[in-house]
Amino acid sequence: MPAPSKKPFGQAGKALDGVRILDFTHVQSGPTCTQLLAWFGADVIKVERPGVGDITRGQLVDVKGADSLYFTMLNHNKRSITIDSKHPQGKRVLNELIKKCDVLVENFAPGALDRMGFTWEHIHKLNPRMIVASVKGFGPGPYEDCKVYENVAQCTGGSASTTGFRDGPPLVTGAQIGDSGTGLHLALGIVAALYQRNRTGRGQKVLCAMQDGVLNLARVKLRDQQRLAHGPLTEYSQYGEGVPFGEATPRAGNDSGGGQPGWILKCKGWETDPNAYIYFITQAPVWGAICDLIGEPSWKTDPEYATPRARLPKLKAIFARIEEWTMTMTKFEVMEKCNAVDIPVGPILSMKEIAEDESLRKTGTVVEVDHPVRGTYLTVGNPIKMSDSISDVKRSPLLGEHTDEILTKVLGLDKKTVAEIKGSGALSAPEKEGKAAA
Ligand code: CAO
Repeated sequence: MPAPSKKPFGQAGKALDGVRILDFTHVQSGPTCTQLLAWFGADVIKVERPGVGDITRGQLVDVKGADSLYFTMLNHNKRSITIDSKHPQGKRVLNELIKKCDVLVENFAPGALDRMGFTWEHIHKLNPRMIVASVKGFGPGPYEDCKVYENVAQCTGGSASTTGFRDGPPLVTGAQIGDSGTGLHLALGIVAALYQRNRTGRGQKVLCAMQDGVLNLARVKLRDQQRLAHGPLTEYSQYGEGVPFGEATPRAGNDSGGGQPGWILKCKGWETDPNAYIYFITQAPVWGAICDLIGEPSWKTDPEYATPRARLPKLKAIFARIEEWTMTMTKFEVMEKCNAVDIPVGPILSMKEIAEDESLRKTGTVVEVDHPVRGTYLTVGNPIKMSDSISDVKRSPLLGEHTDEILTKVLGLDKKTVAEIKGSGALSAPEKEGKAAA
């Protein structure tokens, strides 16, 4: 074992210092993964198609001529090199990069990496220590060749069928559990593979299918599916309302996921503010405190209300009574009063409120970043806080910003070779027809 560092915490480098990632990712799922690894200190070299780059650079553009927030917010702390991976000289550069990197991360459509000529066998031969990590829509099976985006994964991973209200259609959620969720899973797989490599000396393939990632996050709903065989799901409000259960886990509206009944209640101002609501949990141990707060002290001992079991069939009416109370205050006032007596509640925070939240800024969860083209913008920093591997958020790279630096410093190529590769057109966008002819 190495001797413990003598440097103070936070000054002994970062967790993944010395790890180099060949980042072949695009859009959201893969970039989420490599951004996390970059925050932990890995040197992430993002390979982008010359002239175009990651397609998100030009998607949902808000500032003309600048990389979109979609791109900047998913590609911090990375370096960018442009390479045409189908050009012979481009392949030559990529082969050299494979030899110099520890991990290749990609989320191309199924088969795309193989079509470029970068099969697992080829990569493993060039660098037996290389870990090849992929996001795909589906694992092996009938859908393995399909292209997949966020909402497809939410629908096929069991989230949509269990989200929304019973009398409405399935709903997708705003949290990007298919893309960012799978990127998170992949990052864990990569770190585990790096750890195993210390022991085995060899790399391995890491695959995260978006359907699997979403299902993993929706696993409590598969739990409920199996519980259905043994009777109704008593914590679902449909039980209290006397609505029979069908064959599959139903949509549960805003019911609390666990055994602690909860619901979203109106607060002062709800008529005009779409977010003047609070999530209220009637946790059993604080039932007495809830009764006192809302002005129903007799419910503490009344057998019709005193036990969780007795309350189950009346939850709708109970929450309606609590709502009469929450509607007299703002969501923050309700939170203050409830927290004082340990009642778990959550104000519905708008993105505006989150963007302006001082405490999230202080912890580095919401960060202001400067960008040479777009100016300052807000982003979400590393949500994983470590005492000896402290993240700083550096702006995303411009397209091909580090091409020369990577060719010379990472690959050690001399000026003549760099000029030869550049002259071949492998690193630049093909000239437009009219321009080329002129
Ligand atoms: N040089 C040359 N060609 C390049 C290149 C480069 N640097 N980078 C990419 N390409 C090529 C690919 O080789 C591919 O060519 P072929 O079709 O000839 O093999 C082509 O660009 C398109 O790649 P793609 O199929 O991955 O991209 P797409 O826009 O058609 O599909 C997506 C996008 C996300 C649906 C698909 O990549 C996918 O299903 N990925 C896996 C699942 C995933 O991550 N989805 C979440 C995305 S985030 O919402």
